[in-house]
Order: sequence, then C-alpha cells, then structure tokens
Amino acid sequence: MPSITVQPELVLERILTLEIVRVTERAAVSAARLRGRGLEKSSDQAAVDAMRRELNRLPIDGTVVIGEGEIDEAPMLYIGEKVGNKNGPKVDIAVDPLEGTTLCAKNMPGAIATIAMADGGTLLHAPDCYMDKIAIGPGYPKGTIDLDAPAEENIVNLAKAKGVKPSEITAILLDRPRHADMIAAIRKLGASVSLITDGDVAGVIHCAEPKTGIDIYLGVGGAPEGVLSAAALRCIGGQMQTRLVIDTDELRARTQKMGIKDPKKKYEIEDMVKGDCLFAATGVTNGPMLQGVKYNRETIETETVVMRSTTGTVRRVFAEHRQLDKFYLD
Ligand code: VTB
Repeated sequence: MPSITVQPELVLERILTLEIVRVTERAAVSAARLRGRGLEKSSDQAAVDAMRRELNRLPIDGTVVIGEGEIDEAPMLYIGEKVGNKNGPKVDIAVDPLEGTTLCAKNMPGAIATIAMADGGTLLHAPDCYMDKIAIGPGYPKGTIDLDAPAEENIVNLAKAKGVKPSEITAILLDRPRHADMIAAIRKLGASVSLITDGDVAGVIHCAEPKTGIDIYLGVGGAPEGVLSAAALRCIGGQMQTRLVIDTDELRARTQKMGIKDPKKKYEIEDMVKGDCLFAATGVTNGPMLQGVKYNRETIETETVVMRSTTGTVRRVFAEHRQLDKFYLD
C-alpha cells in the first residue's frame, strides 16, 4: 500500500480516530477467544499482544503513559514504552487492553478493550494505584459535584440541578467493602445504588449515557481507569474530579518519580487530559455500553465506540471481520 502523507495536525485530529478502532477491535477479539475460561492472565496477555501489534503499525511516535504497569512488572505496554512506527506526531497513549479481566474470565457483562490518545505530554502519568473519583454527565452547572463533599451532599446538589428528588437519583459504585458506608448513606437518602463488580471506565461513562439511567459515579477505583474515563468525558461532556490514593512510602516515591509534585492534588478532567483527545472501546463481553465479540462461521463481529473531543463526535462502529485466519495470525 502506498504510504499516506498528511499534515501532522490532521493525523491525530481525524485519521487516527478510525485507526484506533482497529487497535481495540484486535485486542477485544483476542481476549474474547478466552472468554469464560477462567483464564484472567492469558486473556489479558492476548489483548496486550494484539493491542501492541496494532499500535506499532500506526503512524505515531507514541509513549504509553497509562499501561500494564512499570517496566519491571510488565514486559509489554509498560509505562514509558514507545509504540508506533515513529512516522507521525508525538502522542501520549493510555491503554487498558482488557478492562475487566475477571468479567472476561467469567464471561460476565461489561469487559472492554480500551484506549485513549492525546498530544504528547497532555495525559496524566498516573501510577497503578487507587483513585478517589466522582463523575456526572453533561448539562449541569460547574461545581454541581465536589469530591471533598459527602456523597449525600453531592446527590442532593445533583438532584437539585436535575430538577428531581434525591430519591430519583441513581449512583454507580464498585461493589467493594471499602464502599459500605457510602452505599449505606446513599440508600438512607432514598437514592438508588447500582453496583458493578469491575469495569469502572464504563461505570463513569454510563453517567453521560442517559439510556443507562445512571446519574453519578462515586467511590474508589483504579487510577489508570480514572484517566481513561476522564478522556471519554472530555469527548462527550460531563464533570469529574479525582485524587490519587497515595497511602504508602513506596507509592509516594513512585508517584514522585513519575513527575507528580503534589500527590494530594484534586484533579479536574482538564488536569488529567490537558488537551484534545481520542477515546475508543470495543466490547469483549456483552454489556450495557457495547455488544461483545460475536463469532460466526465466516465472520467475527465487533462493536466499538470511538470519540473525538475536538468535535464531540461519537461513532459506533459495527465491524464484520473476514479473512479469519489472517485475523488471528498477523
Ligand atoms: C476498577 C475496575 C477494574 O479494578 O478500577 C477496580 O474498573 C479497582 O480495583 O476493572 P479493585 O478491584 O482492587 O477494587 C478492576 O476491577 C480491575 O481489577
């Protein structure tokens, strides 16, 4: 194929939007082959391999800033790894090749392959630690939520802004013992709690998808997932505030090494994703956001959502893949 010459600023803006679909599609198909086998590590590895292979074909000079871990613990897609064929713009890349490894291993709803991409130096380099998060969808006045206020206060303020009673609000949280008090307080207000076992990138995005009926995300999840979901909200609108949970000396040192000066900083979306970005996710298992990979006799079907913050356009790409041998081999 002849190589395409384009102005560098157009590459990230438009062409890569469709290119990154291929990246998450491949990761999802590779992981989905092991769906329901109880093989968390192998399905994650399959997604990582496929994603890395596809990323290295892209005309980018990319750096993984959110990945599978530090170089000593992750041989591939580690934080700092260079990806792409270097024939293009400098970009930061955040990946979670298989968000919801347990969901995939148990063939439960909501496993996805996901990526965000932005100009070099504009994505938060977050360590693989916990992050306190709060998020709502678009259309509310700035300041409707505050990470430092109690959950009840946030729900009351959100209800006011939405013009409904607090009992008409639905909050989504990871089902973890650490959230027991928060869940009890939300229920005491009469509001509804929707619990997820994993997959809080989609959990945050649900706040911006009216059909889900979810109004607010609350609680502590992974920091890498936090940056990925911030990228999605930067594209489709919404508010989000976060703070890293730095609770050991080892983590403090690691955070400093990653260039984070103030470990207690309260991040807004614009601090986590400082400029325009792209976000994509392909369903691995069926879920409320995306249909999972479907294997037919002669085709493989995937569904991907891809977003671009410059315009806020959201595309859903339903793909039918043929040449299945090639699909698996290359
Ligand atoms: C979340 C969720 C992930 O980790 O970030 C969660 O989105 C947070 O960590 O799918 P804990 O599981 O330790 O609570 C995952 O569940 C992946 O492990």
